[in-house]
Amino acid sequence: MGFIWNLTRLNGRIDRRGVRLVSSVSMSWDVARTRLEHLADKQGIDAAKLFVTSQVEGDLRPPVVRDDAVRTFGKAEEDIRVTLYRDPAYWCPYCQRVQLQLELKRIPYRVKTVNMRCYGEKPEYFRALVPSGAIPAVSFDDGPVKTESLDLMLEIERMFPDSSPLIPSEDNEELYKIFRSFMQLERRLFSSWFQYMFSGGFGLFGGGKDNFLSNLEAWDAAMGQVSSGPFALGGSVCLVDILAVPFVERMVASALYWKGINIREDYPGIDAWLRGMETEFPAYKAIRADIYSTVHNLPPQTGRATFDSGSDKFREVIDGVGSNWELPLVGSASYDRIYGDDSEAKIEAAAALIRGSEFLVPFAMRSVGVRKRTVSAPLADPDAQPVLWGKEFVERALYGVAFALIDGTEAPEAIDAAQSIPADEQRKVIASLAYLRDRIGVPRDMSPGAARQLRSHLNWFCRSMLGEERWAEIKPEYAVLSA
Ligand SMILES: N[C@@H](CCC(=O)N[C@@H](CS)C(=O)NCC(=O)O)C(=O)O
Repeated sequence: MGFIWNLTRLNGRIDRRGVRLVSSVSMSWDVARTRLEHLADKQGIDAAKLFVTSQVEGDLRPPVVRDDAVRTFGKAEEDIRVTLYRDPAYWCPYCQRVQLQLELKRIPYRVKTVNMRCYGEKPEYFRALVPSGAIPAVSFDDGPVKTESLDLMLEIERMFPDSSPLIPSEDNEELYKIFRSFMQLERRLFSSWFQYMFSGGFGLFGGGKDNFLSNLEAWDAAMGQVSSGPFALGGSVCLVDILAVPFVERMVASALYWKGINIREDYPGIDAWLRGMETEFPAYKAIRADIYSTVHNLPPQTGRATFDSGSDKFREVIDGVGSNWELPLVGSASYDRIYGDDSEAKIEAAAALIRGSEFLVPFAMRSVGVRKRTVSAPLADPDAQPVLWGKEFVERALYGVAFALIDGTEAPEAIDAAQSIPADEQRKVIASLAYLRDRIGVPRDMSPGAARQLRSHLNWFCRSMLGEERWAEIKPEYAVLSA
């Protein structure tokens, strides 16, 4: 249920500080929702889907990862044989592998959410099941809970041989040999990346850069080797694709951000393979991250990486410094491959604001509350206590942002909201919007395109409220924590 701000009393008045007050007769999230649904209808987007919060059926798109969510693929819930334990933040690459396999094979599964250590304590019940706390973990037929992603995936292949086998038959000697060699190459690529990126530069041969680059070259050549389709073995996704893609996705992001290496530009075979995964494998498309989310969620898992000279210009774009997350986005740089058009992305972003409005206001206002670091991930604040003094202004700002996404930045609701925040409330609003902007997680909260739109519209609100010059002056104070 939405709620109404009855601002009739304020209609058209100027307050004592000379700020024009909101002129709308009344504003409500229900009105915003109706407006969005109308726009979605006009664009042929299924409006009902925008407000579905559980995805039992239909396309996989977050937020499917909530405790006890089920994916039935049209089968009865009683027939579910697999329970997957994974992190709800979508940070864990090993969990991503297993989930992609279940999705591709359309094997019904239930999800239990277990946060990563860097996000807080593991639930007691999970510690009893898996003393090491490792995820992913899977229970088959309510049996004991097992770990190790590769073992789990091989077991899934054994248990469900009829649904799209992902390992070529040993009878096809040539293909099987290629498959085996790709499996080995994937592990070499992974180790060389990890060593180069996270060993603090103490490895042999310049911190392992040459080794990583030569493995990238080998992966680049391998991905073009079977030419009958975009995937590792040609026309359909196999186990190698699924094992590798979560890590290659993280390599692309981290190499650019910390080392200034642009894998997608420099390795066309890898780019074509990733593009195939992103456009022809819907489950992957639904749960891939953007570069920003990846570079901020990796260090809590892997330890810090070191910056190489030459990476600064990439880092600024990725972190939204300068003009990257400012409207208009036309022509501004982004290293994420975003498919689909802007209007779809804006609709998705507006829907997320409208769906989440009641939660998002106090969430954003953690920025002005009591912050205590109780977990190691710098962008995670589970124990922060928001101070809700002035919450109506933060809510009004989010409302304005929603309308800017729906009807454009000329929308009267958007302009009114930006111009009606009293001067002494502006800092609070900026801190809250910046806090939210920096914590939009892809894929957990929305797609890469929608995240870029929402981040930019949040900045637009601040700019519109303060004026160009003043915003340029204070924006650096609200830049994301440097990772
Ligand atoms: N070899 C394991 C590695 C799994 C792994 O490292 N999982 C990480 C999450 S990505 C984990 O459980 N870390 C403990 C934690 O942070 O909670 C596998 O393939 O499943």
